[in-house]
Amino acid sequence: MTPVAPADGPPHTSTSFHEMWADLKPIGRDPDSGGYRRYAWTRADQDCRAWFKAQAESRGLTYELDRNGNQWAWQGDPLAGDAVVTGSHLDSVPLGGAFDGPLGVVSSFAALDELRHREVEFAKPLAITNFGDEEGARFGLACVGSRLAAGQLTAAKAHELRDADGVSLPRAMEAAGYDPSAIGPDPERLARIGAFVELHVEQGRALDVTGDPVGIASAIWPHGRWRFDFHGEANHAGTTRLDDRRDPMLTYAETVVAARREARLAGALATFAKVSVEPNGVNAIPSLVRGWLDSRAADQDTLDRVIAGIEQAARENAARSGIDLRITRESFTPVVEFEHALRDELAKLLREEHGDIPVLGTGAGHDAGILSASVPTAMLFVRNPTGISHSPAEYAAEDDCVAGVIALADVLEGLACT
Ligand code: HGY
Ligand code: MN
Ligand code: MN
Repeated sequence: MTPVAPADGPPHTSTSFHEMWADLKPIGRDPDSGGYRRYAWTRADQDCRAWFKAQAESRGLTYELDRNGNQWAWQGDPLAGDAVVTGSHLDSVPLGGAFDGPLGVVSSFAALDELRHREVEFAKPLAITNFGDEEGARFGLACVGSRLAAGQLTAAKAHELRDADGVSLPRAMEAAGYDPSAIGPDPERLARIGAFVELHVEQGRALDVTGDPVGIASAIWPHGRWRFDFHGEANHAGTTRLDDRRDPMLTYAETVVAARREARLAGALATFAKVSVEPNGVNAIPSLVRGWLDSRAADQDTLDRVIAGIEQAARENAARSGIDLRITRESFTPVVEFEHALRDELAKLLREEHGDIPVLGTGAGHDAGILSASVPTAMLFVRNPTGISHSPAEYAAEDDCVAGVIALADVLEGLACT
């Protein structure tokens, strides 16, 4: 849903935002649902990357592609150090919304346009980034680009990542024209960052409830992804007695119900949203059912308790049903508490123009969360009136998007300019 140009807001800012938004909108968009398929190293991802490079070059910024395929657009000397960096990601979940990721990248370029319009003097280098493969939709691991850069994913482990067709991450990068031979930690690059600020559409309704267009992040819940492999016995659906079956679909179904029960008891979140069945025939009892669990909680102890409860229920049912169960943790991000000094600096920089900005936690993972272990990071959220995300229905009003750009520009001016 493309926001219409707003009645208010600085005309140059909303025009710049609107033009970039319209440019990006058709890339990877599914015409039936309006959702996006922008998976790492696919054609759509390439087209998003080409868009990023064109935006950087059209502004005379120094464009860089780092060893892990993350894109950087620099105003000032990339080697000077103490840089203020802003940006987000351009990839999506399957049939994801238009705002999750792209809002942060488009707003970063629009905020730079706004700073140039204000004719500010930059005292530090400023960079805009597109971190690759944040959603992990193709290879299953979230935040691959920022994890590699931060040394939270080794090159060896990255080489083991496979998509559903068995294509490895390095082969996918090569097929997209990128050299994967140098993927791995990039401490020198991160050492040149003084602060990273990511603007992101809110994935919840907290700002809609408070009536604020913009918020500041306090923390990210610990969260992870676990793959449950339920191995049973293939057989004929029309001739095999119920007592003679070893049907993995039943144990999978019991585990899905157990996940909801454990999450509700603990006040946490647990979701089975992806499943694969072999051989996936309507009249063939499956030999294997694979289910992927996404679970999140406000603290690590609660998350551990939920996972333990789900695992126990799955193993007990598997034992009763003659199912062989294997559980693999595929992705995990510990709790992130954004640095208080930078968080409070953002609140101070925004107070004069925008009043007291709400500070709110989130269950959604972000590159800023990964980078927070290496550099001072902060996040700005833009109001999402329905809170819906990871869906074609994801939306933010353009007035709020422009308010986000102005807030980001105010923050970047306070952090990077005299
Ligand atoms: O799953 C998440 O929280 C994020 O969208 N990668
Ligand atoms: Mn997302
Ligand atoms: Mn995101």
